[in-house]
Amino acid sequence: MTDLLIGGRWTGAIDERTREIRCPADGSLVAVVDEGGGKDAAEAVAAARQAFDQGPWPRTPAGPRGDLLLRVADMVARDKDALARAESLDTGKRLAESRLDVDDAVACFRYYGRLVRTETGRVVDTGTAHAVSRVVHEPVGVCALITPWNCPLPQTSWKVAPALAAGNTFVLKPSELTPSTAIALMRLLVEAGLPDGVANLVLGPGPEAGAPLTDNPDVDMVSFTGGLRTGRRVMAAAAGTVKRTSLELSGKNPNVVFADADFDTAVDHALTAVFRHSGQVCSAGARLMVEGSVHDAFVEAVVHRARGIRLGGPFDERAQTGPLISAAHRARVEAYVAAGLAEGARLRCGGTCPDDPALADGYYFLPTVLDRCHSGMSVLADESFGPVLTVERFASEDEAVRLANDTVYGLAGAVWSGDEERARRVASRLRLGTVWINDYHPCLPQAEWGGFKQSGTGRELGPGGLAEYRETKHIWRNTRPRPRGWFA
Ligand code: TXE
Repeated sequence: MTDLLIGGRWTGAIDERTREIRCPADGSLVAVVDEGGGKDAAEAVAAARQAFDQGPWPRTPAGPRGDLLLRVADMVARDKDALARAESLDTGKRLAESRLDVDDAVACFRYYGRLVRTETGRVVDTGTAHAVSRVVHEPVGVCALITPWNCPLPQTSWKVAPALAAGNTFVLKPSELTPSTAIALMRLLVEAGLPDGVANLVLGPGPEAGAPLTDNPDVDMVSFTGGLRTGRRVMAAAAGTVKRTSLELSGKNPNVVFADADFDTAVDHALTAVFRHSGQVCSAGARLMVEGSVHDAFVEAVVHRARGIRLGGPFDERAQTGPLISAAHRARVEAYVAAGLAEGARLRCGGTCPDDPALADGYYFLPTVLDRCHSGMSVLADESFGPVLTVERFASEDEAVRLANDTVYGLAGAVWSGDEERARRVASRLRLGTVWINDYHPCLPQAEWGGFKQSGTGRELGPGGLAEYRETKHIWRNTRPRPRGWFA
């Protein structure tokens, strides 16, 4: 088998191990792929190092680099159906959502393909006629790109596109659960004409194939998206050689609803915010906060509609959301709900697996609402990353802000209010990387994405996303060199 890409060569894993990829919707076999480990990771880093130090890519001007990205964007668009299908089979995600994810990847490659051509260095005033000073951008070097399983193709594109735009070489280590679109994307990069060794792909479990990338001295940067605990480990490992790190570690995102919000629209979005992809979205609005005077009616409306959500596999057109990624993850979500109930939360709906025999082979979990949640409970401190909505009540604007900020996370969230001034005021006080006002979830390639506090370091998307993968160098040129004579 030949699923790893190392130095321009498709190859199997050194230890010849393989892994079965199964669809979380029904357990059916999707693919058998190579499963690498530390030795494969080391070879991939060596190939990326050589391509960076000696190959043409880092020295290729921005124009042709941008052209290659635009070609990749066209190819991803061309292969949309196949990529969306592969993404859905690996993740269990509805095909319609996977198609949107492919569009997201296309937009990302287009955005960086165009941006890199227009981003130039700058000339700095030296204050003397005898020197010229320029500030230029250069690639960081060899990047380790480690991605998770919830939105594999966009998450990979958000790293690969700016890393390449900046002129880096990289080793990609996708989640061991969802490698298919990463393999497909690497094939497109080769087809687009990327020089050998610039893009390398290692498959395998995090501790075996991912960890060796994070402390390898030949890796200059680690860009990681995943859980907070793993993120801390990655940061600690990278500290040994002071690597640049860019981390996106998800959140426990507040969705704050004031009494003067458009009730029906806010209810509708509260559902999409958390139950889309069964809550397996880093920005999921899993923490609903409602102003006291409308709290009961609002929660009642959310619960009523949550009970009616239809579960199903990726190709079931009637399904509104799908399964969780694995049995282990479902067990984590079950334990999270049990902990909340033990601490005094009230179960309003869901809380268990569906009893529909047609869903018995998948890792489904019913849309769940827990109300009467308050500070100090583990369900408010932790992320479930499942279809679980916690509900809190607040009495004033100040209290809403205080509660919403009372978390180690700071990725995203929303404010719902008919009072524009108040919505803006609250948005500016929330310690979050993204705040939506009277909306939830939109994301643009041209606007930065990333977390405050322990939701991460660094930014993805936007010009800031490109900056993550670049060094900035100051070049001073003396145009009239003369002896200084200090030590004459
Ligand atoms: O993620 P991990 P897991 C959150 C979510 C979820 C929890 C755990 O709360 O319940 O994380 O999920 C690789 N060195 N998110 O365990 O471990 C791993 O192989 C280097 C949020 O699945 O973070 C995979 O490629 N790499 C999130 C990637 O890290 C390591 C998306 C993510 O896996 C490694 C997913 C190590 N020591 C989960 N250990 C988001 N922000 O969108 C694992 N990996």
